[in-house]
Amino acid sequence: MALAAATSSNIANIANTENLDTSLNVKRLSPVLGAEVTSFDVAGCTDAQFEQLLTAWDCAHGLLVLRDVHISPAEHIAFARRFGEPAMGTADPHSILGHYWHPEFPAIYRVSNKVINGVPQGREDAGTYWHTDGTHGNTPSRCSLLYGLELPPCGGDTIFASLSTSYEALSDTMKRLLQGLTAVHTLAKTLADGSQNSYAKELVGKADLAAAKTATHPVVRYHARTGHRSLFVNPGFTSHIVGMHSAESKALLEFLFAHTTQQEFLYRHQWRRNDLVIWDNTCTMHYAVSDYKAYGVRYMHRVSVKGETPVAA
Ligand SMILES: O=C(O)CCC(=O)C(=O)O
Repeated sequence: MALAAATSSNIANIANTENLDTSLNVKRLSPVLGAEVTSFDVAGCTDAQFEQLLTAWDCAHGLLVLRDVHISPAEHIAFARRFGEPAMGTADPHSILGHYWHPEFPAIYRVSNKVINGVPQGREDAGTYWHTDGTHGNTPSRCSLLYGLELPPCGGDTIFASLSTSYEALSDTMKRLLQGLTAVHTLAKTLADGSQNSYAKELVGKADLAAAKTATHPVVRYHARTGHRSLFVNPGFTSHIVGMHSAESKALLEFLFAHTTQQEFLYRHQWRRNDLVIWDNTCTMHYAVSDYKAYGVRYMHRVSVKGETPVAA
């Protein structure tokens, strides 16, 4: 199937209309999404500095990498609270296996292959498929803040896709077709696709499903701050388009999944220790690469922030 062209002019249209001029130390990581911020005082930033960070985040299409961050779990949660209320426990559709919450700080979900005395210290293989956090819930997460505490010497990257850039690259005819469509999101989709990544041990198990929810969301949504439109379907959770025959829905979703995962819309993050990566779940999706386990330990803390009901564009 022919893909809508991710032409450099489409991408440049977005990249050039915005700039990252602030008093922060910000550098784009790729033309399509992502910016690096150095020397940012996460625990002590002022409201004005935080506003500048939000602006940089919007300009970087929803992905910031704060380097060399030294924060305690309490400071991590306090910083996440500046973006909104942390999603916790069963209220967080993206953190459903309770034993991976931090024992003292339940707003922190642990993502790790680390095992101490036979006890896993986090969810291994979390997110080793394309997804946007919690879209199988009615109010998917606004954003997630993932902090890299221990990293293998190589591997364990996270790949991010800009869903606003890939939306803009569609033809006007396709944009009109998508307008007004809704799609169903469910964890059962992830289970059905469990074999899509043979390197990951267990993507979704029975316990996940028992706690899981199903939600219906617009296929194209507005971003409350930027007013940009973005696609809001992902291979991990989106099972079908409402009101279409299954063959039509399958063909359209397969097209959208192939379109959104073209190299031109991606940024691959190679983690450094003490990176705090903040992604906007309203306009990005991501994929954790499960290639590092023979090389070492990867231990991360994640705080997810509650979102709102997606607004159709
Ligand atoms: O471990 C990662 O790189 C990402 C994990 C993930 O997909 C998530 O926390 O949603």
